[in-house]
Amino acid sequence: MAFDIEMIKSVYAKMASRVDKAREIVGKPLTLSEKILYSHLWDGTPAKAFVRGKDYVDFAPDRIACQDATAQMALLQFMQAGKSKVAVPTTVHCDHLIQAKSGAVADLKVANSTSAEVFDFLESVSNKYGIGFWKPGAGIIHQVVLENYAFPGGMMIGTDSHTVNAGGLGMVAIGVGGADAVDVMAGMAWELKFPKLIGVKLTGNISGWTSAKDVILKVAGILTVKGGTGAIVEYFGEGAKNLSCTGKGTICNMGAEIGATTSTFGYDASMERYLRATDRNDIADAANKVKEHLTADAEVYENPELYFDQLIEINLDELRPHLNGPFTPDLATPVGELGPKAKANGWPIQVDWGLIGSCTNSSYEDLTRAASIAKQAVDKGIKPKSDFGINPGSEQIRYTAERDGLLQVFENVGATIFTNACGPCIGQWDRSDLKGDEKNTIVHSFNRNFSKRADGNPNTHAFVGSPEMVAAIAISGRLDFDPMNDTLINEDGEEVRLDEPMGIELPPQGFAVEDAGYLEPDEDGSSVEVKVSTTSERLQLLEPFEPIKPAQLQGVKLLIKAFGKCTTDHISMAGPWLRFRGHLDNIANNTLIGAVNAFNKKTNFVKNQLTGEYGGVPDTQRAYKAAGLKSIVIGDHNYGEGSSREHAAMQPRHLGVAAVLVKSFARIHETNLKKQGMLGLTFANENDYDLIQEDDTFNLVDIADFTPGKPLTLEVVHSDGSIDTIIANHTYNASQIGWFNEGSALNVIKRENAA
Ligand code: MIC
Ligand code: SF4
Repeated sequence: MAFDIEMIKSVYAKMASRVDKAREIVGKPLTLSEKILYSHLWDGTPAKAFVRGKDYVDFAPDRIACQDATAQMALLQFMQAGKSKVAVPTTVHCDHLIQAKSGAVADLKVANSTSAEVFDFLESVSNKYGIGFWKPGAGIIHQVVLENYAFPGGMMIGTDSHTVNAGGLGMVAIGVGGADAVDVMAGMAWELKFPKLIGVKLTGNISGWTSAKDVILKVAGILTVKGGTGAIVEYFGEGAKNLSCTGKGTICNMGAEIGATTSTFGYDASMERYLRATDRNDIADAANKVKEHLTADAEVYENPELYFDQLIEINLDELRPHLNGPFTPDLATPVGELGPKAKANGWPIQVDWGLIGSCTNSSYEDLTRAASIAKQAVDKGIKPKSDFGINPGSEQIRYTAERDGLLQVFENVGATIFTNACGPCIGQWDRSDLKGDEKNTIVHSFNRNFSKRADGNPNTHAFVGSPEMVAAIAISGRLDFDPMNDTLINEDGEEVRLDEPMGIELPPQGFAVEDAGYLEPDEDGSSVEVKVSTTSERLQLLEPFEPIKPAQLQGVKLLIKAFGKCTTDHISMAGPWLRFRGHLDNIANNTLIGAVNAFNKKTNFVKNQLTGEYGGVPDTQRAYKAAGLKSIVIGDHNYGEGSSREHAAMQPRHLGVAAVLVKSFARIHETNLKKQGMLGLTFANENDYDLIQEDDTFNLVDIADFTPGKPLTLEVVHSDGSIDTIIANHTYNASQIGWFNEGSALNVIKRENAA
């Protein structure tokens, strides 16, 4: 039986009338995305048509999911909001804080002891506020959500950018910062700019070596890491119907890598099969009754160019498997064409590791497809040339895969089965085969491959592919291996070929699990005590941020002018720093240490304008703070791409950065800056980026007149006394300016709740 079935039924009960009303108001047939958005308005029945990409709209999401690394900050903030229970069904999943080293049993034991304080905090705070708690080892948040909570036509938010995975089950599921989640937990509306809509029509059928992963690898190549910004990507067409539900999840999941607000698919037979296989006949039956509202109106898919802002068509019959990378998930190359590219760029051809897992590709089907390749290595006498690591997506998948002999297949090729957790995908990987920062190549089925992400080594070249392609490449040990055309030499010196992968969509004997790892919260948690030790180095209660006053915005120092890609991994690195996610002052010591200084191309080496000396970014910033000075960060395009982690905004805020001025922002990060009462600004003229010098001081001359829709003027005072006056755009609406004026969105909630 499904969790929260009454809530789901009530969403469905209101759906028909709201969708009909929306169709009437919009005046034309509706996409699925619009149906879900318009049926989740905070004000209930739709009363006006919204302008895509322009209007801010208040929504009422059905549920919230948080993972351990972001939940700490989200719940520390929620504790300040003055509520006794969360207002909508919420869950916390412990998956990011578990290191992959020797294998699941030992690694989980270590995590349970080294992170006991954090897990205990999350468990008790969940219990207190009515939040469902998934213990370490239960699985990766997005697989667990897909298996248990996602439902067609629903809307959810989650404090992780890959919350979008639930689009595979026909949801509008959106990644947000913790402060956004706090709004909804506290019973308030959740605000989002009404997204634009990108349609992706899938014709033909996936077959052979091509998989669902290749659809999104291809889309990433087309749209690039910022092409989906501000948009929902809606997939449809015959090719979509023929994909499994978890395959759809993979495509939606990695939609985070093109900056899309989310991605989704209309309800179909694959979703019904998945719901029934995961013990949710009740949802499938309820969804079947409102089927027509859980997909777009027929006219939309017949003439998509009339209804979407942008349309992409992919013929799956012609789609080839891809490997994307290194260092960015949108550098797409068809398998078989990597040899010359690697040679020209100096990417090591030899592959050291093949890693299968991550929230995007750790389903039962993924494991069966990869296992069908691994099995051939043994059957055909080929000794794999690379090491293998596997992270199953959930305990239910792991248990079932063990029962069905899949894990044994991987063990037979020497694979290490890591915990059902993020592991190497988030730098939680104790990689013993490297001595230092050697140049090397790995392939994985994850979705992110930014510099240093998996193992902290800037010289690890990571390529993203489907689990079965990762298995094939790992067996061959070569980045330029093309299993469709190349042969391998086995241990008897014979030439052998790998046959096409064979997947099993859902376990024929059904899913099974002994202990899924779920803890239901107490009905009344009022007596539960949440303990945070004042001497803890991992958890720290929050102090409200002071508003930044106009006078403080004169004489603002340049902290760093970031060069090129500056993702949240560059702003607040994960891996070893994940341990401080609940302690703002400690984690602030990693602020922007991965960003490249435009003036010397070094990381964590910036000029302190007070002393003229060079030092680390956090130290330099602490020096400005001690001197009572505010600072500004300058950045390039798509600043803050990647994660939802609000630490990337809270840390600079805590250290005294007042403004971030960039060519463009990634959506979640821009909102996170606003929520924390900072200024997130964009250059009106991109070329003004080039005017910024190392010794610059900034005056935000008209900040006292901070108004929606009105650009701000900045004086950039150079060291020779000359001044450039530049214009900065912003997207703050009136209530967001209120957050800035009061110091943070949380300060506003606290004041309102106290009143
Ligand atoms: C990621 O994949 O980068 C993460 C780690 O899951 C993040 C969340 C975090 O930083 O905790 C995300 O994608 O939002
Ligand atoms: Fe975890 Fe990686 Fe998925 Fe992020 S992308 S939730 S780190 S598995």
